[in-house]
Amino acid sequence: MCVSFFIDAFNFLCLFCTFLAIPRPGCPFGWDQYNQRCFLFFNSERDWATAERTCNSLGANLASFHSHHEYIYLKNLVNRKKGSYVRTWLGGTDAAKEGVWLWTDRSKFSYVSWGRGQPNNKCGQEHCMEINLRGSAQHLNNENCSRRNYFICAKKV
Ligand SMILES: [Ca+2]
Ligand SMILES: [Ca+2]
Repeated sequence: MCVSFFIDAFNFLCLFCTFLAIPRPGCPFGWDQYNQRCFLFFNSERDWATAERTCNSLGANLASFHSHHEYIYLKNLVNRKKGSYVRTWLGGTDAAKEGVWLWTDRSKFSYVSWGRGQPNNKCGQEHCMEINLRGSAQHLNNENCSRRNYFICAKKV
């Protein structure tokens, strides 16, 4: 009885939400929703670790992807927000163990499509994942983490 009361009350309040055009729970203002996650393109350049910390301060991590569609979504998000395919950090890293890639959001590293010749770990110092090394071309790259890139944060809805 109590449960049904609360469900009725919730539905009643949501009816008001609809009438008053109050947004229902979703992504914070300025974030874009895709596949039950919220994404924010950060329009300033940071080294990879500072980028991750910046995302953390927003309750998020650097963005991960788990399918080709999600990878393309992230590339297009950069283009939509910036007007071009600028180099952008994501949350992939093999800093803990060379060649073993992990996402900072702890999700499973289930899909990846590196650019030709990547990940090349140039000079033994490339442990962070960036997109758009070659603009609109699909060339996922590992890069030196100290480089300053734009970045995308993501969190669950
Ligand atoms: Ca590496
Ligand atoms: Ca590389």
